[in-house]
Amino acid sequence: MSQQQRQITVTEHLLLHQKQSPTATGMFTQLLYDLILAAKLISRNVTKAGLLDVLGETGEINVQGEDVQKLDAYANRIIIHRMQRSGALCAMASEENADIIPIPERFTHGDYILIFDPLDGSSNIDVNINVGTIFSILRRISPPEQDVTQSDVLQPGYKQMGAGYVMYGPSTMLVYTTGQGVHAFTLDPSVGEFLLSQNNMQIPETGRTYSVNEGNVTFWDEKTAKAVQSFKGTDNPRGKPYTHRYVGSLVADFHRTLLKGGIFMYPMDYKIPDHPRGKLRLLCEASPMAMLAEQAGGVASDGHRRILEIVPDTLHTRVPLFIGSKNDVEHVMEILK
Ligand code: AHM
Ligand code: MG
Repeated sequence: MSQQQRQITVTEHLLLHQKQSPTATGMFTQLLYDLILAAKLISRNVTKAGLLDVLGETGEINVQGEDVQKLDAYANRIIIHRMQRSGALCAMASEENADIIPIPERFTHGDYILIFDPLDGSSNIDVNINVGTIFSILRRISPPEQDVTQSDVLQPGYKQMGAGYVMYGPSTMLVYTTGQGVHAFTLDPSVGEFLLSQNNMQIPETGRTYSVNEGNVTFWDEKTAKAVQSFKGTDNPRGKPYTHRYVGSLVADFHRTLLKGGIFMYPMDYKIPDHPRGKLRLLCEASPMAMLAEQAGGVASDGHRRILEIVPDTLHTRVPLFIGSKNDVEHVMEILK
């Protein structure tokens, strides 16, 4: 990429894409702009986490039954506070909140719904490993004069208007799609702007890395164990053993997969006997990553179905996830058949 291309800010990039879409009103661009501002505020605190009194748990339990980390709660508050005021939204849904988050009457309402995981990978916060904010944007289906209902939010992923994540790592990166390719930006802290670092990203067709929490092997069924095992031998798309990498932060594991190829898996398991289930949330984790993967030429599946076609039953529906290089994901689907 030329030096000139590198100096494109995310705002310029969004405006360029907005011009290419004849139906664009600017509202969507405004929404992303506000979200980026929220992400910058979160980034500022994540990078100072060790210095501020923001590490550790709040003592509360979230809707998933997990301990709420202080930074999770902070990121959730920042996003809700900022995005209520964007004028583009009619509702939000967060991994941390049990129900739909309405936009108070006093703010301007728009047609869009923002679904987000404010700080994914929170178990990694205390040990200074990458975490991230994941987002998905839908357009309401009910008439604007009515209250937003669950069915406005429970839409399959192929209806997303946009999706992406911000990763707080050695550098803060934004990766997003609005259905016109996947683009990555790096936050230059000296000027406070996200600058284009990769345009139109493509996942290699076959990778060399598999990523999964193998500590769960005793909770997997036989086919899942066989699929994971295949990446250690030669009976796989590469024809030789893959390297294993697992951070335990979806954003970091997905980001590596997007750049280098390979497969990330969070399969169904039997940790709760007689209740097999995946861990990752369809609406705020699997669907946005699936849109990015497909836009980059990759595949995202629950092992049998395209993630983007699954209709969620509830706001917090969980699914198994196999995502990454086309050949690697299809190889697993073949074994799970
Ligand atoms: P979280 O939203 O509570 O942080 O949980 C989601 C995270 C993902 O980032 C990651 O892929 C997965 O949980 C790791 O789970 P595990 O620790 O079971 O391997
Ligand atoms: Mg999460």
